[in-house]
Amino acid sequence: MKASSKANSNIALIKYWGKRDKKLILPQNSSVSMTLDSMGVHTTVEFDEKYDKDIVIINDQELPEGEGKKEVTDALDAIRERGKSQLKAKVLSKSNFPIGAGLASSAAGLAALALAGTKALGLDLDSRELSIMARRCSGSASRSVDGGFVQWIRGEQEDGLDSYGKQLFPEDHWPEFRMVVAITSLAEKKIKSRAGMSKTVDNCPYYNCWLNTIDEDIEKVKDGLARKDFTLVGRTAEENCMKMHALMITTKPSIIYWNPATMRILHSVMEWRDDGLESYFTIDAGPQVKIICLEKDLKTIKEKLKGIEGIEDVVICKPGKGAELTEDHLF
Ligand code: 2P0
Repeated sequence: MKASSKANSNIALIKYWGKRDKKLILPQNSSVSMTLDSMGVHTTVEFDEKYDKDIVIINDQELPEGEGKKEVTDALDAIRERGKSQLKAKVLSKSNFPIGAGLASSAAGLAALALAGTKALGLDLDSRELSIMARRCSGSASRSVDGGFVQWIRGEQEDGLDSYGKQLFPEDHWPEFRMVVAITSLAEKKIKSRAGMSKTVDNCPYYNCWLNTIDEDIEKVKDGLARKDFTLVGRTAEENCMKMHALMITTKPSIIYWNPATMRILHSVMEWRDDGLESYFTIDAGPQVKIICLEKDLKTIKEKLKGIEGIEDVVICKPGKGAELTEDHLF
């Protein structure tokens, strides 16, 4: 009853920010993302009678009882419900990037958990079923089941069976496409995405404006990806990111994930774009900036980032592959 898997993070070009059903994790809007090749999580899950409670160890630290562990045990409950099991589990996970800092660690971690967990209970889910399972663990995880560029379809049904991640284009569709992740703080964020998006849905006066413009953004980005129109994809992603942060900032009380280095990078990207170096940015629920660019401009952008104060690390990501099982068990 043990299985292991590897899954990569994904970064949304069109963001998910708000649920219409918190238990099933059904989104208010569809979203589109790129699965990354170089930020991944490796997880082993074992269900066994020898465990009298769930044990969760992430990057060599056992999680204490509390909010962080509850997100994982809630995910295990969803997996147990699907596999008709009452058994408790041991989960051991290792990530090759910082967790809880706005780098989509829950997407990678919970997609890996959904795959290893269902396999450990003897289930063989297809990609759509697995994405639905991953979605119940964490919304953005539904987009990490597949590689390349993925759309999480909002769906309409109350049971969530039509809300899942679907690959738009495989990882080799646009080999020159890059995301340069500029890490400005490794600290765990104070307001987790789950709490932040709930506050926004309840307390942001502009939330309906966001919903009214999403379908147009999705269509633009899909069209841009299909035609490899970098300007259309980059511009649409940046505008969509700014709309999401405008929602956060105008939530009462205000949610601001940016720090001074985040702002410095945004200004720099806009300035060098005016000078002809075409790149765009996107930012999630954290202070890191992901610069969207093409391979030909990587060297110049990396050089320019060296001159910006407050950047702790830079990671270059290409479109990566989806979640997969491995025989490499961590315990
Ligand atoms: C996204 N984020 O589309 C958006 C943009 C953060 C900002 O999905 O409550 O960890 O587990 O469904 O998936 C982060 O939210 O939240 C997220 P839950 P999740 O990538």
